[in-house]
Amino acid sequence: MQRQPLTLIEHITRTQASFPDATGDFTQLMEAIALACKLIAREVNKAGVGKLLGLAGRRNVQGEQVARLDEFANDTLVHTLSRTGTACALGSEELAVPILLPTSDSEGKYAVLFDPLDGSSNIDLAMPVGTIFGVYRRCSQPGRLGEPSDLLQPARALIAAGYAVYGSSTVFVYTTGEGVHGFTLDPSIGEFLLSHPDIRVPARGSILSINIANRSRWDEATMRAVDRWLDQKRALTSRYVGSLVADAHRALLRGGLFAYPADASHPAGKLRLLYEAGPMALLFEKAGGAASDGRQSILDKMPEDLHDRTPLILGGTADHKLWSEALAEGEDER
Ligand code: AHM
Ligand code: MG
Repeated sequence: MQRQPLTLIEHITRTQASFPDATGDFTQLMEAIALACKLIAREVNKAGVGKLLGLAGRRNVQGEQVARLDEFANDTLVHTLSRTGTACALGSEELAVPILLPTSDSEGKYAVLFDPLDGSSNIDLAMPVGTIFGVYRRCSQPGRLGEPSDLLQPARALIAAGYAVYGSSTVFVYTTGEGVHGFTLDPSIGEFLLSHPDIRVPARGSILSINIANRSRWDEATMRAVDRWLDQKRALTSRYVGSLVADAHRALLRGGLFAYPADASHPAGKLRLLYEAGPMALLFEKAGGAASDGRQSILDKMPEDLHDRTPLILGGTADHKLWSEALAEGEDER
């Protein structure tokens, strides 16, 4: 008899079985995120026909144009998560301030952060986009509204993180700390099926993923790190989609480096610490890779604001080491 791969929910349920005190709330929360990702995948795939292409006609808190699909993805996540009663606070790239939810004593154990539609500049071009999420345990008192501090935790405190990439297929990748696992959406049955069990990032890869057009705005140390990486005497290549989810997904599976360093236009980096860098950092570390801002582990960075930015370097351990050593060398010389 042919064995069917595990569904995402079966996989999460099995993982939770090792926690004797588990109430099912976490599984329900993850089910809501997975459902939202399926709904978003459906709209992404028919964006042209469904009239969701183009701009919504407003800018978000970061001054960026909001696409109609950004809005749809954000509303979908907020709606599916709010109605579970498992979350006390929601933070999103598309929300200027967090949504704090009223909860009873037994509700709202979790605080959830998300980038509802990452890589939105790629939507109108039929290129891969994605959703990124991170889940914290609530740190404020239960039985009342959640607090912003429930979301402002370092990524090391994440109890789960993941993403869905909407590419030539839709793949959902997540970790709860015990390995990193990938599931491919089978649209004919509407289920995510286990396709990439226990993902490990190769220590050394051959791909550098960076926006080379920022070169004139990099400082000397960053320039040295890029050159050092490219000067290795082995076959290398470069790939850059411009959707963090897609570029990070490739680096997670194939190794190499994804880098969005600080530059003169983005002195604190471009990517957001809480809902882009943090979840990706947990995934890379749990898959045996590395994630830093070049100097400090992303997992240890203490956020001050929901929309804090950070430089981000993700990759296999050997590739990452080469980059950070080149950066540090520059500093020793000063
Ligand atoms: P977004 O969340 O508004 O889509 O912006 C984040 C995106 C990342 O997905 C990607 O890594 C980066 O911005 C690309 O930036 P650039 O176009 O400057 O290379
Ligand atoms: Mg993004």
